[in-house]
Amino acid sequence: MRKILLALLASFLVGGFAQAQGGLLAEIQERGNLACGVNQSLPGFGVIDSEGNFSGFDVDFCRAIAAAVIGDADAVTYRALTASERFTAVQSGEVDVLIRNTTWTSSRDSEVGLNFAPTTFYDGQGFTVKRASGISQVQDFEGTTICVQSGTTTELNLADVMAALDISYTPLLFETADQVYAAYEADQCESVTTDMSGLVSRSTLLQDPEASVILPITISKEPLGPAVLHGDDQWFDVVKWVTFATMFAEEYGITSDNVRDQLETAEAPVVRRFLGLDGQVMQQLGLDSEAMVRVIEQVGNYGEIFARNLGPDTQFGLERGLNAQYTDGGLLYSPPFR
Ligand SMILES: N[C@@H](CCC(=O)N[C@@H](CS)C(=O)NCC(=O)O)C(=O)O
Repeated sequence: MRKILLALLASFLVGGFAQAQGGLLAEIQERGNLACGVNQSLPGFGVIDSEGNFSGFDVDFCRAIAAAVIGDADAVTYRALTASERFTAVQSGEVDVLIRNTTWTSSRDSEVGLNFAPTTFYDGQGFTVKRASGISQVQDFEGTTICVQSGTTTELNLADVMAALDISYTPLLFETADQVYAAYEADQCESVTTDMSGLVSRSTLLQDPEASVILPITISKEPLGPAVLHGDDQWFDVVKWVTFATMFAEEYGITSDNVRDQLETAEAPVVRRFLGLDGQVMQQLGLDSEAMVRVIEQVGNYGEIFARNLGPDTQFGLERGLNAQYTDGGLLYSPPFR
């Protein structure tokens, strides 16, 4: 009995602590600005232009959260973070959310203290090689040097796979993608390894793109998505459901072009709830009834975000693949708004 009482007391204290740590939603709304940790050198995902403007697929999810929470997709302060800086930036509260091609892993979810929102981009690790190297399969890496970025899952997966296949290679480690690619261009390594998305993105910056090729080999699972700090369930819920909102809207045909009209015409109960016309789902999340309407109006649904930044009409020309809706053979699946 005493044990049960102590356990109850402990859980109350922990619960109270979590509450005291919470309140980020109100704080951000008061501040009128979302601090979003992003990449600045990954075209298509997170990149900064010469005027200091950020854009890309990940950046659009920062914008979506700001639209829902603050009412304005532009109310974002971007913090460009390297792979090794990114987790400290979340832990110290420098950023409210991290959206920087970050892989969801168990240790990041536990030891590092992150909570991951739904995966926005299902990816896997691959290799770019010099055509002249003749490398076409993993076994061909025997005796070669591979350029890789530190502080990433990339570094760890590479070691795992090479050890499992008993291939000896030399990893050449760098802090940033710019350094990795500078070394590759300078022929210090035969190959670069990272997420396929990173390889596709950075191949557009190669001096001679034709001299390199991305191998059709994937050696890992890299589910990339937004992450927040442990201890603030309300904020986690908001980031999670804004992310789902983009997927939900695509599934139900709600687009930036038609969302205002749908406010007048929508009949399906499931859509009316999403638009805040019926029920209280948005208020239950701590948001106002039109929160997701603004997300779709100002940023677009998942399909629009993907097409604008990465799709066939962009220089990256990516297919949806696993990032298609579940109704289309992909893995995107928003739970119900109800
Ligand atoms: N998804 C992996 C890799 C993330 C990562 O940092 N990838 C590199 C590959 S291109 C990158 O984004 N670098 C950008 C930079 O350092 O500027 C992870 O979460 O550890």
